[in-house]
Amino acid sequence: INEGDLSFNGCDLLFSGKSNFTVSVEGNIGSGKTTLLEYFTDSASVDALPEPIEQWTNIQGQYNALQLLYEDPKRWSFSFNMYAQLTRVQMHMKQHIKPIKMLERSLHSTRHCFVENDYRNKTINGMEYGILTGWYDWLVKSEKAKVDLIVYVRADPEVSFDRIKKRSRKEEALVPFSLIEDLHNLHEEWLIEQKDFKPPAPVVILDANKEYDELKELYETHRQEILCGCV
Ligand code: DGT
Repeated sequence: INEGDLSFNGCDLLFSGKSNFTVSVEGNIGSGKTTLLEYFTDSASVDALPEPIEQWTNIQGQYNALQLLYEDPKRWSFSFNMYAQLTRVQMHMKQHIKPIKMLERSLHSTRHCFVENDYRNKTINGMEYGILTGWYDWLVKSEKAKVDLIVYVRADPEVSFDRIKKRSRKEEALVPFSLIEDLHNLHEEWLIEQKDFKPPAPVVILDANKEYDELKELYETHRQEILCGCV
């Protein structure tokens, strides 16, 4: 053990010699996924892959897909989800450079939360839904979206909405509370109720309504579960 490396603990030890464990961090917009990823970025065993927001806001140096999405959801949801799927598969397929790869969201949440929501709210039509789910089904069948553990960062919609307002990402100025409520319900259907779709891996649930200092304690308490999948 490298004594200088404070992040090296029993859990990391379990991983010496093992490789290719993929954790997907899921949760509503503004729930605190990035905070969790940043917390574990320092761990000797973890390669944290945040969402490629820069890619989404700068396509070919001239298109801000996230901005367009919220300005005119009916026009741009299909395009955005197609692009999100591409960037997510790229994250899934990225070679492991450390034993644990921690992804911010997955191909699965694009499908079960965003695409599902867009279809229910009619911001994509039946044909677009068919194309997106067709791609999803094929990618999953072709083993392009492997996940070993899901960490559900679970916050009340009011808390997520409040955090979105506070961080004030300019593209999200138009996000309505109803979207956050709908996405919350879809995460609950998918990861807690497990009604129509079974999650692709075991789920660890974290109560993310807490303030940052308390959250850090929570991450530490659950370190073993989050990094080793010892649920
Ligand atoms: P955090 O750290 O929990 O606050 O997470 P965020 O809000 O940084 O990250 P996320 O994934 O919840 O969303 C970033 C933005 O991108 C947000 O405005 C929603 C949008 N978004 C992310 N993934 C998808 C997707 O697959 N489809 C659609 N339509 N929008 C997405």
